Amino acid sequence: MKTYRRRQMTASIALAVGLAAGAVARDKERPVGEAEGVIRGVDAQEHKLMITHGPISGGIDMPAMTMAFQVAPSVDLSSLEKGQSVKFTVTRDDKGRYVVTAISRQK
Ligand SMILES: [Cu+2]
Repeated sequence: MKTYRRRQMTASIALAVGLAAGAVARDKERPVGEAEGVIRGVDAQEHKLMITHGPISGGIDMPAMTMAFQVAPSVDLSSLEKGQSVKFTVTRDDKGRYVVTAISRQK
C-alpha cells in the first residue's frame, strides 16, 4: 500500500514537471524582452501604447526608440497616461508584431 502510494506520487510529480517543461518550451518559442520607458500616448480604442523606450533586454534585442506597441487584452490601460514612466514586458505575436504583455508604473 505504502509503495503504491509513493509510486502514485512520483507519477504526479513527473506529470507536473512535464507540464512545467512544456510551458517553458512554449515560452522559448516566443522571445520575451523587458524595458523601461515613458508613455507618449494611450490608444484605448486600438489597445495600443506609444512608448519612448530604452534598450530592450532579454530575448528581444532593440535599441532605444519611440514606437507603438500592441497591448495584450489582459493588460489594463486605464491607469496609464501620457508622461507616465513604466517598466514593461514585450513579446512578439504570430505576425511578428511587438505586444506588451505586462506593464507597471514607475514613480
Ligand atoms: Cu522599439
